[in-house]
Amino acid sequence: MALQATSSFSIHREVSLKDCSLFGVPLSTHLKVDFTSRKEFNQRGALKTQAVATTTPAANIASTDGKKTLRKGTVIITGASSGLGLATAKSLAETGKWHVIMACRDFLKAERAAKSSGIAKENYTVMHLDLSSFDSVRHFVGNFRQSGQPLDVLVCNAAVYLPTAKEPMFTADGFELSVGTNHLGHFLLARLLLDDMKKSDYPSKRLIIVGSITGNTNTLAGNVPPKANLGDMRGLAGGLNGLNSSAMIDGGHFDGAKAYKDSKVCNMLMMQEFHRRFHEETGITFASLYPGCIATTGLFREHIPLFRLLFPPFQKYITKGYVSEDESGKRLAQVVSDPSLTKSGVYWSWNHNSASFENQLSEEASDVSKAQKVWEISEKLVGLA
Ligand code: LMG
Ligand code: NDP
Ligand code: PMR
Repeated sequence: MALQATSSFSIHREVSLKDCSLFGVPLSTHLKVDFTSRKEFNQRGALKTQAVATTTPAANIASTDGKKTLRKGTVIITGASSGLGLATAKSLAETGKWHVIMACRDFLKAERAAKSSGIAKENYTVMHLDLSSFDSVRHFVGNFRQSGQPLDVLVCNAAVYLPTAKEPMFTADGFELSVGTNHLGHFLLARLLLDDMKKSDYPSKRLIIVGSITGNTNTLAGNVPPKANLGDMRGLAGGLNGLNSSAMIDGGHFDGAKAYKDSKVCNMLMMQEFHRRFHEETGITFASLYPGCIATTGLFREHIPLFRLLFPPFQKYITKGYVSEDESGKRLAQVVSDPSLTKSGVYWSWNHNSASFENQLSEEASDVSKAQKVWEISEKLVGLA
C-alpha cells in the first residue's frame, strides 16, 4: 500500500502544478466579481483609531546627485521569530531596501533569532504581537502607529498547527486556537492596518497572506485526511467556542489538523475578498502563496517525534515538494518586493526550477460566496461589525 501510494506521489505532484483537475475534482472557474458595496471600518474596543504621524517620509527621496531614489520600504511580518517569517525577514533585510518589523509573540526569541541570522540592527525592529488575543492585535496597531513609520507591506505569516491535540484550545477571546490565531487574529490585524497602507505613498503596496497546498483539495497533499472543509460554517457563525457551538468551522468534531487546514482556506479566501473589496480603490496588491514544503520548521513542533523525523526525508526524496527555509524566504521576499509579482488576487507557487507561477486554488478556496460569508462572520467575531 505504502509503495503503491509512493509511486503515485510524483505523478500527482507533476500534475498538480500544471493542471489542477486532479482525481476528477472539477476545477473551479476563476470568478472575477467586483463587489461594489464597501464597508467602512467600524472599529470598536479599547483603542480608538489614533492619528497617524503626518511625517511619513515621501517614497522618493532626492539623493545628493539630484536623482530620485526610492526610500526604504517598511514591511511588517507576523511570526518572524522562526521558519518562513524569519527567513523572509533576513532575505528582505539583506537587500538594504527594507526595514522589517518583526511582529512576534516572544520578544526575546525574536531578538535572538534576528541576531543569530545576522540581520543588521538598522534593518529590523521587534514589536510584540500575540495574534491569539484581539487586545494584543489592537495594541500592536496602536504601537505601530505611534512609531510614526509608514506601512508599505504587511505579511500575515504566523500560524499554529496542533495535529495531536485531543481537545481544542482557545484564544484569549474564546475561539478555537488555530482558526482564532491563523485566521481571526490576522483578519483583525489586516483590516486595521489597511488604513495605514492606504496612507503610504510607496509605489507597490502589498498585503500578503500565507496559504498552503494542504488547504487545497485540488492537489494530492490536500487530499490527505483530514481534508479541509468549511461546510456551511455553522461552527464559525456560532463562535468556535466549543460550548454552545462546535470548535470547528463546519460544526463537526474537533480535529486539530483539520482546523489548521480550514484556517488556511480562510486565509486564501480572505486574500481574494480583500482583492475584490479594496484593490481597485486602493491599488494595493493582495496575494497569497504556497512557498513549498518547509518540512523542518517549528510548525511541526506539536507533531509526534516519529513524524518530525520522517517528514523531511519523505518530502525531500519522495514527494520532492521540500524546500529549505532559506529558499522559502526568498520566495516570500519575491512576493513582497519583486516588481514582476504585482498582480493582485493571485495565489503564487513555484515550480521545480524555483520559477513562480500563478497557481489555481481549489473549488472551495476560490468560492466567492464562501469568501463573502467568512468575511461577514469574521468581522462580527473580531468586533468590526
Ligand atoms: C493525520 O494522519 C494525523 O493523524 C494528524 O495528526 C495530522 O498530522 C494529519 O494531515 C495531517 O494527518 C494522516 C495520515 C493519513 O498520514 C499518515 O499517518 C502518514 C504520515 C506520513 C508522514 C511521513 C511518511 C513517511 C513515509 C516513510 C518514508 C520514509 C522516508 C525516508 C526516505 C528517505 C530515504 C533516505 O494517511 C493516510 O490516510 C494514508 C493514505 C494517504 C493517502 C493520501 C492520498 C489521498 C489521495 C486521495 C485520492 C486517491 C485517489 C487515488 C487515485 C489513484 C490514481 C492512480
Ligand atoms: P514556524 O512555526 O516556524 O513559524 C510560525 C511563526 O508563527 C512563529 O514565529 C511563531 O512564533 C508564530 N506564532 C504562532 N502563534 C503566534 C501568535 N499567537 N502570535 C504571534 N505569532 C505567533 O512555522 P512556518 O515558518 O512553517 O510557518 C509560517 C507560515 O507558513 C504559516 O502560515 C504556515 O501555515 C505556512 N506554511 C508552512 C509550510 C511548511 O511546510 N512549513 C507550508 C505551507 C505554508 P514563536 O516563534 O513564538 O512560536
Ligand atoms: Mg503532505 C505531492 C505531495 C505532497 C506535498 C507537496 C505535501 C505537502 N504533502 C504531500 C503528500 C502527502 N503528504 C502524502 C501522500 C501523505 C500521506 C503519506 C502526506 C502526509 C502528510 C501528513 C501526515 N503531509 C502532511 C502531514 C502533516 O501533518 C502536514 C500537514 O498537513 O500540516 C497541515 C503535511 C504537509 N504536507 C505537505 C505540506 C506542505 C504539509 C505541511 C504544512 C502546511 O500545509 O502548512
